[in-house]
Parts: sequence; structure tokens; C-alpha cells
Amino acid sequence: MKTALITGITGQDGSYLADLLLEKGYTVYGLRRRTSTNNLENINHLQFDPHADKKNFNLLYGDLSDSSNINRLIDKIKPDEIYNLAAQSHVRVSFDVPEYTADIDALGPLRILEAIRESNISTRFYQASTSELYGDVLETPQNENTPFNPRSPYAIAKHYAFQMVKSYREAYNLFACNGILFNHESPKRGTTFVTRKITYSVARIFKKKLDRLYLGNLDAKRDWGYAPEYVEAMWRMLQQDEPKDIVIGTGETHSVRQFVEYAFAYVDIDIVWENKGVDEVGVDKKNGKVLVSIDPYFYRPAEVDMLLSDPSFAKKRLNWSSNVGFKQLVEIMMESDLEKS
Ligand code: NDP
Ligand code: GDR
Repeated sequence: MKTALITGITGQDGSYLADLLLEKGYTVYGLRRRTSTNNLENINHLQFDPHADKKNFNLLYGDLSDSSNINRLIDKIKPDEIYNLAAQSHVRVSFDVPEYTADIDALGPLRILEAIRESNISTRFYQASTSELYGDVLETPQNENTPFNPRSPYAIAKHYAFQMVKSYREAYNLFACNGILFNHESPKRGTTFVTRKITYSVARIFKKKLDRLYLGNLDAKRDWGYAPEYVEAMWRMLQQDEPKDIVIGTGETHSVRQFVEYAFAYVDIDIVWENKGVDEVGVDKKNGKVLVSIDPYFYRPAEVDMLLSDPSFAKKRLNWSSNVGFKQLVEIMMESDLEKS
């Protein structure tokens, strides 16, 4: 029976990965932060009894800024696998808190790598790397050989972590790999990321609880997949014979504008676009009501215009490919948000 430590257990990916590993018979330890309000919504369904003799799901307090805590936990748990999913994961916010983002997203993984090296245990390490590393893309589609060109504090911090993982693999022979994951979404996605913001807002507009959705750049394009499929790829990456950095994505790209149109179409609203730039609005074709407006607050100081994966190495190496298409993804998220809103 294997033991895994998941940082970022309360986030979208952490909660799906916990489900997957528990299903596979792992004992799972999740790192949670002390927060002033309860943030266990994503893992509430994982009932655990802290007083039971034998527990296969455990939550422990910790923070990626605290190396003594990380050292102690790794020494105590001696996990077979560590999945580092914890991060200040919002690209726009990283421009507001660049130093904090570097501390958690760049130095956090380094602290874990050091703890593994010091502990002398043969744990396998997964680092949540990202397509944001490609930034101002130099080649399309992007694969494992495409040069990185990060352009936000978030992406630059993740780039540092990427290189550290590679360096520890080469210098100390650690089984450590970077999953270069393109955007992946679900009903558990945080509501400040664009997909969930759209589906939650459209559901509320449909129910007459909200008048209008405010967005930034409608023309940004992303390769959006379905999160539960992506955590399976993370697990497969740690089951390889040799550690490799692998791109995970769908191989399709769509604009924010298209996501908006599909979400409204789910509730039978046909959106037409009028005007240009910051004055652009999305209007209900039936009655002319403005339902979408631009708020420049949501523009980024430096934008990543387009991301598109070439996931062929994942197919070859992990026998992994994405099955949930763009339209189905929007439908899954809309269905859930219509229930929740
Ligand atoms: P979320 O934002 O949903 O979750 C982030 C998690 O990190 C939360 O559990 C959060 O805890 C935790 N966390 C934040 N700061 C700290 C800290 N200082 N110490 C310990 N834990 C902390 O992210 P996702 O689940 O979407 O993404 C998982 C990882 O994958 C992230 O590293 C992200 O950067 C990366 N990634 C995500 C992609 C995506 O499309 N989703 C694509 C590529 C990479 P709390 O609940 O307390 O805030
Ligand atoms: P991203 O995701 O930056 O790709 O990072 P996000 O959903 O925040 O933005 C995607 C694109 O949508 C545009 N956009 C808006 N974005 C937000 N959040 N809010 C808006 O109102 C809005 N309007 C337009 C953005 O400009 C952008 O182009 C996600 C995170 O999960 C990272 O942690 C991860 O590494 C990458 O995906 C891959």
C-alpha cells in the first residue's frame, strides 16, 4: 500500500487527485493551510475520522513558506509519492503580489526538494508546472521542446521551480518530474478563473440574480481540458520507469469569447457582440439587453495571447489523452452552476 503527500489538497486538482489516489488504495496525507474561515469545501465529501485507529485520509497543517514544517512532515510520513500542487495559482494576482508568488511558487518546491534530499527517502516527486511557461509563444503548438518565454511573476516563479526539479533530477538522481499542464477546468475551479467565472455568472444571469458579467480580454485563447482527466496524467507520470517532463493538454484552442457564447447558448441565450475595445458589449439577441461588458481591471499588464498543446508525447509515454471536448466541458460546468447558483 503506497502513501502519498498532496500539497494544495483544498484546491481543484488536489481534491480530484485525493479521490483518485484513495480509489487506488493509497493512504493520502493532505497539506492544508490554517485559514480564518473554513476552506474545505472541495474535500468535504472525503469523510475522515481523526480518532479512528487506521486512517487512509489525513489532513495536516502546513505552508510552503515554512521549511521546518515541510522537513518534519516528510520525515514523519516518508511518502512514496509527493504531489506539489500548492501555489499562488492566479496569474493576474501574481502581478499584485510578485514577491509572495515567488516565495510559494518558486521557493516552495525548492523547500520540498531539499527536504527529500536531506531525508534520504526514495520518494517520487511531481511538480505542478504549467503552459504559462511558454508565455509569449515562439512556436505553435507547444510541446516538450518548445522554448519557454514566461511573462508574469507567476510564470517566472514556476519556471524557476521547473529548472530546480530538472536540476535535482540530474544532480541527485531524484525521481522528480514536471507536468506541463495546460488549463484544466471543472465545477471545482475557483470562481475567479475565467471559465468558472463565466459559468457561475451566466447561471446567475439566467436566474435573474445578476445583471451583467464583466470580463477582460475576450480574445485570449486557451487549451482548456477537464481537470479529473488531468490528475490521472499526474499519477501516471510518477509510475513511469524514468522521470520525464510531459505536456498535458487537449490539442485544441478556443477563445474566452467562444466560452462565453457556448455558456449562454446552454441556457438558450444567443449573444451578439457590438462595438470594439473597452466599449465592446455582449448583447442578448432576443431583447437587446447588455449581458457582458469589458472592465479593464481584468486586463493583464502582460497577456499570454494564445496557448495550444501538442500532447503527442503524453499519448506515447503515458497512453494518456483527453476525452472531454470543449463543448462538453462548458456543459458540465454550466449544469453544475445552474444547480449551485
Ligand atoms: P487552486 O488555486 O485551486 O489550488 C491551490 C492550492 O494551493 C490550494 O489548496 C491552496 O490552499 C494551496 N496553497 C496556496 N498557497 C499555499 C501556501 N502558501 N502553502 C500551502 N498551500 C498553499 O489551483 P489548481 O488546483 O487549479 O492548480 C493546482 C496546481 O497546478 C497549482 O500549482 C497551479 O499553479 C498548477 N496549474 C494549474 C493549472 C490549471 O489549469 N488548473 C494548469 C497548470 C498548472 P488554500 O485553499 O488554503 O488557498
Ligand atoms: P490563466 O487562467 O491565466 O490561463 O491561468 P485564467 O482563467 O485566469 O485566464 C485565462 C484567460 O482569460 C482572460 N480573461 C480573464 N481571466 C480572468 N481570470 N478573469 C477575467 O475576468 C478575464 N477576462 C478575460 C485572461 O486574460 C487569460 O488570458 C490558469 C491558472 O490555473 C494557472 O495556475 C495555470 O498555470 C494556467 O491556467 C495554465
